[in-house]
Amino acid sequence: MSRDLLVSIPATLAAILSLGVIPGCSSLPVAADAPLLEAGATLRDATGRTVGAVRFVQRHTGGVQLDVTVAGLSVGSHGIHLHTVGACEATGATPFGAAAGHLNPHGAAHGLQSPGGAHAGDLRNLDVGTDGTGRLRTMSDRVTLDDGAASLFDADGTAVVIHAGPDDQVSDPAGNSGARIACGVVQRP
Ligand SMILES: [Cu+2]
Ligand SMILES: [Zn+2]
Repeated sequence: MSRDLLVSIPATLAAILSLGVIPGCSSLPVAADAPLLEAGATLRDATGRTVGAVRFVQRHTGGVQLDVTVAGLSVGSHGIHLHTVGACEATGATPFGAAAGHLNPHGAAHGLQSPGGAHAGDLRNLDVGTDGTGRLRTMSDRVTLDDGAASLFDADGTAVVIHAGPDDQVSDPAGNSGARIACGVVQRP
């Protein structure tokens, strides 16, 4: 390796880091001083009552961390997903039907334990205690707050939906998790 090359590597690295994000390559880590990408969603039940919130933070090392907090839900394990449309109205008799199916830009099967899975919008279940409160902190490396096919800010947005029952993490297309009981549109801060 020539002396010139040894000198030029740190200089090139410094130039790349100063850009923050490498254009067209959002999977690479961003510089530590780049602005943090964040988002949020307020969860409401079908009567419009606020039952929780979700905070999204995109990590410098890649992936999005989700912090879900809920109160006033039924005890037990609940399926929770990112759904493909950022809308929480009812369609006909189906509460939150406007959110459509799970975010799935790559045509995968449903479920974190499915051989052909998972949807970009699939997440671990949310456990709610006897006091009606629950918390879930989880990571997804299948979505981004940046641009790209799995962006939560694509043209029609994204919604978080909580279901009445647990997601079995294998049954297509929604893990047999039952009715939609809460919904929130993902929004920039
Ligand atoms: Cu769902
Ligand atoms: Zn799914």
